[in-house]
Amino acid sequence: MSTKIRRIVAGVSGLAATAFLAGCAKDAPQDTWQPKGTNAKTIDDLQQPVFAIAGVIGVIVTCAVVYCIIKFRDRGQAMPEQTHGKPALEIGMTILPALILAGVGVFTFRTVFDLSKTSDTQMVVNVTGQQWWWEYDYPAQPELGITQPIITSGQMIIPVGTKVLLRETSRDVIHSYWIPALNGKRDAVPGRVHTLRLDADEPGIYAGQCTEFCGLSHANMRMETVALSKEDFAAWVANQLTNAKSPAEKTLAKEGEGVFLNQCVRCHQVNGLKKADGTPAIAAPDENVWAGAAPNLTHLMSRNTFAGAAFDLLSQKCRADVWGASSETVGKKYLAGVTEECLNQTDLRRWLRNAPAMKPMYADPAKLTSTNGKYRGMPNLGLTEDDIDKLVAYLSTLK
Ligand code: HEC
Ligand SMILES: [Cu+2]
Repeated sequence: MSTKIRRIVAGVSGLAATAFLAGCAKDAPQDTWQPKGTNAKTIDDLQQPVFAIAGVIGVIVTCAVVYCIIKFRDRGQAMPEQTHGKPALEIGMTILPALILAGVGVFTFRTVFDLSKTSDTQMVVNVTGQQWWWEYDYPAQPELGITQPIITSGQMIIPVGTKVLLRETSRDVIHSYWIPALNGKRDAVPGRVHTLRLDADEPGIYAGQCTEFCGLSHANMRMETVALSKEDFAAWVANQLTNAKSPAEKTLAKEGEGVFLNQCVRCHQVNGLKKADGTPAIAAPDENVWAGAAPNLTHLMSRNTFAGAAFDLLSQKCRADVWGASSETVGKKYLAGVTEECLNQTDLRRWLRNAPAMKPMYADPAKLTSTNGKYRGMPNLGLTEDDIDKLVAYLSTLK
C-alpha cells in the first residue's frame, strides 16, 4: 500500500472509530434510543427500522465507494471505455429509492398523527418558555387533588402512567420542549399554544434541554420531568398547595426574609409572604424583566436544580443518591427535597453574588445595569456577603 492510501485508510477508520465510540456512552440521560414513555416509544418504533434500512444502504454505498476509490485509482493506466447513459440502471435507481421513501413516508405520517393525538390526556400543565428557563403552571384540577393552581419551574412533576397534556407557549422568543426519553420536540412559540402529550412508564428524573436556539444562554436552558408514583405525586401536590411559613423571630432566616422583601420580591413571588405592614407581598417582575416573569420561589427547596435546571441545588453526593436511585426509591428521595446538609451552598451563593457571571445573559455584561431598561434573567444585585448569608438561610426554609 502506498503511504497516501495508508493515510486515507487511517483517517477513515479513525473517524469511524470516533463515531462508534461516541455512541457507547453509558451515562447518556438524553439518549433517544431508550424511550420511557408512549410518545418516545412511538418515535422509536419508527426510528429503529428506518435507521436499519438507512444503515444497510449507507454501509453498501460506503463500501462500494471505498472499493472503487482503491481499485480504480489512477496508476497511469489507459482511459477506460466511456459510456453515456444506462437507461435501465438510471430508471431503476430512481424508482427503488422512491419506493423506499414512500414506504417510510406512510409510517412517518401515521406516527405524526399518533403523536399529535391529545384526546386521551388526563391532566393539563401549561408550559411557558422564556430566556432561559421553563415555568410550569398546573391549572386547578380537583379530580387530581390540585385544588388551587400550582406554579413551579425547572422541573415538571407528573404522576406515572398518566397522559399529560402540555400546553406550550413562550413569553419572548421561540423555545422547544424536549425530554428525549419521554416525548418528541414541540416548539413553544410566543402568542400561540402548542399541545404535546407526555407520559412516563416508571418513576424517575428525565433530563432534557431547549432545542430551539433562543439566545445567549440557550445551552443553559435545561429542564427535567420528574415522574412520581400516584401516591408520591399526591404528596408533592399537597406540599405545593401550602404557603411559605415565615421563619421564627430573631433567626438569620428571619433577617433573610427582610432582605428578600427589599431586594427580591419585586421579581420573585413567595406565596404567603407578607410585607412589614402585614399586606401580601406580590411580585411584579413585569417592570424589570424582559419576559415579564421570574421563578416562583415558594417551594424552591422542593426542586433539586435551579436557574433553568442548569445548576444543582443538591450537593454532589446527595445528587448522586437521588438521581441514581431505583424507580422504587426515587420518588421518596425526591420528595425529601433539599435538606440543610444537602444544599449546594456554593452554587446558590455564586448565583446570588452575580447570576449573569454564572449564566451568560448579555453579550456585553457591562450593559447589564438597572437603569438601561429590562433584564434578561436574574441581574447582579450587588449583594453583600452578609446579605447572602441571610438570604441562603431564608431560602433554605422554602421547602
Ligand atoms: C429583576 C428581577 C429579579 C430580581 C430582583 C431577583 N431575581 Fe432571582 N431570578 C430572576 C429571574 C428572571 C430568574 C430566572 C433566571 C434563569 O433561570 O436564567 C431568577 C432566578 C432565581 C433563582 C433560581 C430559581 C429557580 O427555581 O430556578 C433564585 C434562587 C433566585 N432567583 C433568587 C433571588 C433572590 C434571593 C433575589 C433577591 C436577592 C432575587 N432572586 C432577585 C429575576 C430576579
Ligand atoms: Cu430556549
